[in-house]
Amino acid sequence: MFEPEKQLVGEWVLDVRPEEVRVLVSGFQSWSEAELRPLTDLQAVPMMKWRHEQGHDPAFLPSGEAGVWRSHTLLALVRPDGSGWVGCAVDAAHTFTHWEARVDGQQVRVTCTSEGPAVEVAWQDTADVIGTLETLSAQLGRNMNAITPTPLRVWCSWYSYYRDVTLENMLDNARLARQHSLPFDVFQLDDGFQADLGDWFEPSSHFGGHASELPAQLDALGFTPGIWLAPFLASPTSKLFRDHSDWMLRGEDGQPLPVGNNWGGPYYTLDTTHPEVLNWLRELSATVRGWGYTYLKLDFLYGAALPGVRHDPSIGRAQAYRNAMQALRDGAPDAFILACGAPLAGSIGLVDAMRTGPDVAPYWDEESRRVWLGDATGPSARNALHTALSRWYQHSWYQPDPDVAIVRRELSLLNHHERGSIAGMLDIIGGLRASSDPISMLDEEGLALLHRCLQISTPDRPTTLAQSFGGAVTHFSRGTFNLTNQSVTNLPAHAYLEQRL
Ligand code: 9PG
Repeated sequence: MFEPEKQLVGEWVLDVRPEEVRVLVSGFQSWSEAELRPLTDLQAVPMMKWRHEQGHDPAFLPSGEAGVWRSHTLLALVRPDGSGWVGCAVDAAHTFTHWEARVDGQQVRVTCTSEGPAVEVAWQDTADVIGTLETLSAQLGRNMNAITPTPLRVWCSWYSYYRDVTLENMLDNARLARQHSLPFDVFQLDDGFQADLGDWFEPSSHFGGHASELPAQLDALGFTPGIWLAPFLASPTSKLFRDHSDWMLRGEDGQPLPVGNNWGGPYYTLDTTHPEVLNWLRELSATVRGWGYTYLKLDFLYGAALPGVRHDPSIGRAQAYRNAMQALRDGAPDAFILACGAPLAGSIGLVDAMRTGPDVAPYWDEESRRVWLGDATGPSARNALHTALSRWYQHSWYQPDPDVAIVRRELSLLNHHERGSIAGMLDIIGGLRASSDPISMLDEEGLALLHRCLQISTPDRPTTLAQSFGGAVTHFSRGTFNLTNQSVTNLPAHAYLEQRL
């Protein structure tokens, strides 16, 4: 693999017994894990190499070792009394900051390295890790002119229609939402409307129309039209790839670099240091904005930040990503941008909202993939809760999107406690609210839970990082989650209790 250049920013040796310490880490992008774990535990890394690109930063992967924990942008170490250490980048626009905490005999060694122009980092010894982490992350948000608008309530087509979505599905749900007075602000069309990955302007054969026909009809029903794009990706079968194979990020062999596997095969990503690519991106967001979409869910954004051989090698990966996001923003200056599958801190100031965890799914866990293959970046309610809750402090970077509520009982394996935990997470995170349930599937109980999930709240704060029910932040001032598979005190497995424990 092409190895980017890195510099040492700082190194600290902490006089603390490693067995006493818990570590809070955050992965590179939306779907990478964030965890709160004993430092002596093992940080899992996916066994499948192709998942390194799709779920992590291949140039700074989770360690795969016991007692070695890697984190992007920030890192916290916590003692049993809540004191400890916090490290955090002060700027992430041009530089990636990498942290590693390592058990070193009876001490702990912390190393900070960076990729990109030299930046400072904050490193603090503190009596209150929660407070210091919130202060430093808010400082990073301010330094990068974070955009933190009031939360939106979004209906999105993905989690029930998936790629089979049709124009009629969208309109049926929008009409029903009106009839039931469901307080959605946005109706967002997801993946499935387009002819191919990269060929956004031609419809898929099953969609039953063209995406440009939808906005006027959604407007008439009183909803803001939203659309999904994976603006940097191109499938090998697309017209985009055929016409512009020279626009793709390359490997050292000079060939377009496959950057993941979804949609039934490999795909490529645009090299955003190419001026023609930036023009294409500007035109892409301007075109969908011209169709009437003012809410853009921009997905698989990690592609522009992957290591590889670029047209302009003087532009680093953080900057290449940033320039690409700026081009999309310039094409639709007044649009609300939700980033997904995106480098987190590197997006601050350019996006309105950010997915802060893996996809929610209509089941709790996919244990074989998570435990045996070391990959917790895949869709599941458990993975989404773990990661989004362990990134609670990111509300000062953008409007956090912990992904959709699932309240339906058909087409879902989630039980009552699990549905309640997702609802609890939405309340605690206090960010974007979304649902994908076909509204015709909801009975009175489902509609009541959906109404609750759409109630805007302010972000809550953890009460402790020294204790948790599962390897994530679970104890908040408004309630407690049990993410383990056993009941604890008066909390059943996978449940949320709206009270402090
Ligand atoms: C559309 C979906 C939805 C969803 C997004 C994203 O790593 N993966 O293989 C992976 C594939 C799909 C995925 C996330 C991860 O889902 O998060 O909301 O828009 O794309 O295809």
